[in-house]
Amino acid sequence: MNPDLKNIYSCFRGEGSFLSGQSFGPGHIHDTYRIETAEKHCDDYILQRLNNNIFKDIPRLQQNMERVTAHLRSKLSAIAGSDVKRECLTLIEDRDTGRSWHVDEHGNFWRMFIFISDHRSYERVDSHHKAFEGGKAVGRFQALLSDLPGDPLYETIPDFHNIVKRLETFHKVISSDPAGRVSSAAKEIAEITRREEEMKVIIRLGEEGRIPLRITHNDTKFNNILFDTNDRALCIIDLDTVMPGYVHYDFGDAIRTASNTANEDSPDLSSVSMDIGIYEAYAKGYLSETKGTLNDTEKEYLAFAPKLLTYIMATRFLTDYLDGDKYYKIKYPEHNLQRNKVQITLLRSMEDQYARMEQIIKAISE
Ligand code: ADP
Ligand code: GN1
Ligand code: MG
Repeated sequence: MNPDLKNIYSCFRGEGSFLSGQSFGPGHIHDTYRIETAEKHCDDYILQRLNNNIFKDIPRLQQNMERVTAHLRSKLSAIAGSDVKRECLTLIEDRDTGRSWHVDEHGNFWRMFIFISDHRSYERVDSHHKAFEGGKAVGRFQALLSDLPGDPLYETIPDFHNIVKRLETFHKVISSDPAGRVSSAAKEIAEITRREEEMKVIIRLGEEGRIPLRITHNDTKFNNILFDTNDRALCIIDLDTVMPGYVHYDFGDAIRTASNTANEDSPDLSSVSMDIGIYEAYAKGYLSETKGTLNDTEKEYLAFAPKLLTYIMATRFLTDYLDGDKYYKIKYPEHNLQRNKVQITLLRSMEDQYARMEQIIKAISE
């Protein structure tokens, strides 16, 4: 059933009267709508029905979001020339409770943001300039949040990028085979299992205390960076997974999405590869903001990070396929399997170019 967007909108303290509400954007997790208001001088809004199957405690998730946006806002306000309303998400409060979320009569959780107007968002990156800008924006985001006061952020999805835990889940699903798909995916399963040991290195470095937990975004897919009409990075969105993490997660996921020459679910595997020029430009942007703060081990393993994140996503897509598509929104029955195949093809391309990837990081971080 389509939600009554006009009614939900009226439950928030938005300015302007409801004109229309449409599904919006390419997100895989929430149901996102753009609300247009009738008055020219009023903002439009993004209204989201939150996925509380994936995010188990929405009030705590929203408290993270409030802390993160308030901190970003205060840091940005102190920077001359910044346009805080466009460079940081603005949550709108529930009219009655003053909270940053609303619960409707069916028990659905909703939240609302000011719509960042005149933005651009990219699934694929076609210029070194955009890649550099994206890298810089993510580096800056980490730097701005490095002095967030108070307790550590709540872990909105525990062990989100913990590949040891992801592999445990993967093997459990293979054993129980709930959708009867295991036998037909033998080749894809083997691509995951043969790389298991190699992929545990970041978790091990963390356990050994060689890389620190920092505040990271953890979902730096390139379309979560909004650009302005001059293609300058404007705002990092999708803050649900901002929590303690290793910098490799943010660097790796951005490269996984930005440097892929095809879409994440491309039907044509021959078009999938890693564009090393995009990788280099992104790394230059990222390190221009973070070079002074990362330790030597963090820098040494940056080149490995895109392989890890591509592998994590390959594992998660395949797990969801074998589990009967319970997590990701899909458009056709083999969608998650195709997403897995794209990630494995991309991973192979990274493996082929790995020596060069390492050289590039070394040269930039010196
Ligand atoms: P998901 O977790 O489902 O990916 P996102 O929070 O990333 O959800 O939002 C989905 C899409 O909505 C984004 O990819 C972007 O296109 C758009 N979007 C989200 N927030 C805003 C905003 N404040 N202004 C403009 N567009 C937005
Ligand atoms: C999801 O929310 P969205 O669509 O930006 C997922 C990411 C994956 C991505 C793959 C909370 O990101 O971890 O990398 O899909 N987010 C969550 O496209 O699971
Ligand atoms: Mg998103």
